[in-house]
This record gives sequence, structure tokens and C-alpha cells, in this order.
Amino acid sequence: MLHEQYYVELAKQKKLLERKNVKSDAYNGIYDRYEYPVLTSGHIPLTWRYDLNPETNPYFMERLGINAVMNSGAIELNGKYYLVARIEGNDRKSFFGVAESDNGIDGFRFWDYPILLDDTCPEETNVYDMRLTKHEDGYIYGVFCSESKDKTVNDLSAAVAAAGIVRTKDLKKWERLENLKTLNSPQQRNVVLHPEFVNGKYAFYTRPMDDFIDTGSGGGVGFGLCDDITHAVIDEEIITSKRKYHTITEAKNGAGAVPIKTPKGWIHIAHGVRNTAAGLRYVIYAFATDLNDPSKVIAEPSGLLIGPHGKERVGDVSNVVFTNGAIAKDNGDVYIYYASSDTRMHVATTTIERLMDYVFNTPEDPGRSVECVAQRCELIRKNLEFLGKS
Ligand code: M1P
Repeated sequence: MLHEQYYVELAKQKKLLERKNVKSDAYNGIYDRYEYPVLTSGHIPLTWRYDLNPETNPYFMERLGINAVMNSGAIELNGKYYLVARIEGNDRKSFFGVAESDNGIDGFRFWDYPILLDDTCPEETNVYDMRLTKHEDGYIYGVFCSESKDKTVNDLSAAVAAAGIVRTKDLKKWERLENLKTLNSPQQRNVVLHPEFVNGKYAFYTRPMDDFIDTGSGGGVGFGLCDDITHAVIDEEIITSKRKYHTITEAKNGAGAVPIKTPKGWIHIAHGVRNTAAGLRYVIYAFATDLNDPSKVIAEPSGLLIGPHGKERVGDVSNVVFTNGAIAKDNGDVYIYYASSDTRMHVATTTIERLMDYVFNTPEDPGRSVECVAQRCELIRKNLEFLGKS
């Protein structure tokens, strides 16, 4: 017989999983936000957390608790929406699990088991933040952060970040490939595989870093090519979207979702970080690169696209929104999946048309207050003229 609390917890979870999401009334014309997160630790199946056998768990205790469900890769397959979520156990180790929904905005349910990756890197301690790329070679690639302890320095928390690579056709069977090697960057995180070959090669957006937290001399989102994805080596990285002084990317930035192909260019949804007295603040921004040269930035609207709102501001790592997955459907609908404060997952919906309008028609950051005011005064002048009030 099962413990009576099992049924209580199961009923609570059923209610959560069946809750319909509703558009929030926050308006900006660019995208819609939703009232409820699409994934939380409460979505994790009870079988992953409790020992259901009353003989071995008489108090119905959570044996392997889940702390957070966040930064998720996203993909549409056969009309269904899938998130490969970063799930963080109470033990601070992250792993991946597939959650499936019929409509992409609610009803996400985890498959029975999390993903058990091939144990090919004995030194690897933690894995997180998988980006899913439907590549034109026919595979779905997952590129994620593979973190190991840095044993070269006498510092207990020193770590090394590298890009791990797996591939699959069905999200069920995963083949682990060698970690990416970038010859000029000692560390890598936020690496994204471009969906098409570029000059006949696999193309990666990288994030050169000297250090685990600080990117140091890393100038922004990098870009590099490699011949063989099964032994991926990038010998040269160039910088695409740059970090800039006194902007949302001053401290660091990183590629997020796999770029979305549009008639006017590749649209990138990335994150930018600045430092504050309250710690690092992470926001989501967008830029576009050239269709024929996806390393060349052709549009970069000013400021942030998504910042943390309301309850999103608070969590394990507060004042953070972070994306590593979006779904662009053939009908032009776009679902941007983002995590808030390293704790839970949300969705914002828009369309390719709207994203193009945003990216190509929003003015760039002129870089100085006086020029920003002039930019705004010009908008006001035109509006007053339009309203016949000038
Ligand atoms: O805590 C915020 C984010 O910090 C890291 O991002 P970045 O590499 O740009 O600093 C990542 O570890 C990410 O998982 C996390 O959400």
C-alpha cells in the first residue's frame, strides 16, 4: 500500500500540470508574456524524488529532492514541443530531462526518466544549459556546458567550463561526441551550433573566456568553424556581438537560442550581463547577422528584449533571465523559452514578422546619455507632430 501523502502530492501535481496558462496583460507589442511558468521543480515526477515503498520510506520523505528546473533547450518535433530542461538536484548537480507539451505554453510533462549521458569524461562534475540544434546534416545536436574542477590552482571552487556535444535523432538515444576544443580560449560556455553548414563546415557560436565566471579578455559572442563534428576543433574565433561599455552586455554576453532564419537575416536571442551593487543582472537581448555570413552583425536594437518582471526577479540567483531555447514554427510563430532567476522556466510568444520588425526597426544604442535623449526627443517630436500637437 502507498503512503496516504503520496495521493495528496499526486493531486497537487496533477492540478499544477493541468493548469492552463494565460497571457499576462504586460504589453510591449514585441511579444506576449504568460502568467505562469511552464516548468518548475513541482513538475518533476514524484518517482524521481520519493521512494514510494512505505517499508523503505515510512515517513514518505523526499529522498532525492529537486531544487530548480531552468535553462532549457527547445525543439519542435512532429508537431509537439519539447524542452530539454536543466534540472538541478538538491545536491547542486544538474542533469537533463525531456518535457513534452502539445501547445508549447502549458501542459509540459517530463518523460519517465531523465537523460543518462554516456560517462565519457571522468573529470566532469556538472552538466547544464543544453542548446538543441536541428542541423541540416540530419541530426539533432545538443551542446551543453561540461564543468570540471580546476585542479591546477589551489582554490576549492575553481572550475573549468567546456562545451560538451551529444547528438540524437529522437531525443531518446543520445550519442556523446568529444568535447569542443577551442585552441585560443581556455574555457567555453554558452556554445551554440549553427543549424546550417557555413563554407561547408560546422559553425559554432562560442563564448571565449579566460576564467570560469569572468570572461576576462573574451570580447563577446565568438564564432568559429570546424571540419569534423565528431572531433570538433576550432582554431580561430572571431567576435560577432561584442560586449560594450555601459550597456546590458558590459560584464559579459553569450549566445542563447539557436539563431532563427528570417528573410532579412539570422535573428539571435542572447543574454547580456552587467554588474550592479546587488550582483550580476542578466537580461535577454536580440541581434541579427547576415544570411550569407552568420558571423557578421547587421542589426542590434538598443537595450534588452526581456528583463525579469515581478516574481521572476527572485530565485536562487535573483535578477536573472536566461534563454537557451526558442521554437520558430513554419507558420511564423515563435516561442521563446527563458528561465527566471535560475529557478523556473517561462515562455514568451511572438512571430518572426514581429521579431524582424523589432530587430531591424528598433534604433541602436547611440552609446551616450545625451544622444539617447536626443533619440527619444526625436521620437516624441514625430509623435506630437502625428497627433497634431506640435
Ligand atoms: O546564473 C546565471 C547564469 O550564469 C551563467 O551564465 P554565464 O556563463 O553567461 O555567466 C550560466 O551558468 C547559466 O547557467 C546561469 O543561468
